[in-house]
Amino acid sequence: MKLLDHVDDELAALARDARHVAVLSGAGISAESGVPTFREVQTGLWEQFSAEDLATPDAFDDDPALVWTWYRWRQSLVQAVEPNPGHLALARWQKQLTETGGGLSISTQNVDDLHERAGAEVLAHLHGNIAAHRCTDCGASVQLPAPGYDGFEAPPEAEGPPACERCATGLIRPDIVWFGEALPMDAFEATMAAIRAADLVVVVGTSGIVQPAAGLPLLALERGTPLVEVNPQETELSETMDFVLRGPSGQMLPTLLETIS
Ligand code: BJW
Repeated sequence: MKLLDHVDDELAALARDARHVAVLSGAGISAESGVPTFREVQTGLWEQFSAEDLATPDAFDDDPALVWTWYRWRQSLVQAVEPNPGHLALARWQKQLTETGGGLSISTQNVDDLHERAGAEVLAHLHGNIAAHRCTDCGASVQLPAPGYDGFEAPPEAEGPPACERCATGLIRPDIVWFGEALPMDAFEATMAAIRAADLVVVVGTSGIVQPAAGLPLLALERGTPLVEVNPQETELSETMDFVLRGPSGQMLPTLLETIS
């Protein structure tokens, strides 16, 4: 593993020569937009809860209003922020490769839409989409008006999720993947195919703790495809990487793009 604090000639050459790039992103890529990462201590009213304890079916069963309000607050936060230079650099790289007959796929564990708002096409949202909703019982998709953003330190008062108007027995929940739930098979399979077809795999802003997403980069090892990590901290995946760019993606990804454009 080559640990770097800047893009060196070897990494620049690797990125320049790559025609098919698979990017796997996690919460860290949205951190510089102002979306807290999953394993950071929460702020404001949510300080007393850990994100990991709220993102479970049991938490929703036990206290639907608490979990529902947390997600509506996070949804409003995501809507209020903008893509950062890391998202924009990936969108630019994707455009450049597509225009020259190659491609760059983005598979994200994030439930936000900041890659899309930066102009990128996303192959897979492995953990769903915070703006989509469905019934806990009948599974019907439900469109809801976006919540208003009430300020980072002042999430709205806890209020319960609406009942499903179709089956009248279920509650409406965010269409995301909680612990113990299966990932969408199409998204997972599309990501596996993209990694197997790639000549470079870039892993950005994930701690590499949550399975099965954290195992995906290991598919690159089957074919000896180079792996690059972009993260300011060491992660569970760092040792597996060929290159580690140790720094924030909002700085490292634009620099990488500049060196290859
Ligand atoms: C920056 C930065 C900057 C900061 N620039 N970087 C072994 C095998 C399979 C499963 C398991 C297993 N062991 C345990 C499990 C179960 C479990 C699991 O993995 N638990 C772990 C805690 C151990 N997995 C599951 O339950 C999964 N389902 C499953 O396995 O189903 C089996 C099944 C099959 C068939 C039928 C039924 C069941 C589901 C996992 C779902 C995860 N869901 C969440 C919530 C989504 C909705 C929401 O957002 O609320 O997804 S949890 C949370 O973690 C969220 C994230 O997407 C996910 C990953 O987090 P991520 O992105 O890595 O964020 P962080 O915060 O951990 O890290 C941020 C990183 O950014 C850090 O490294 C920073 O340094 C870095 N950073 N600033 C770049 N500027």
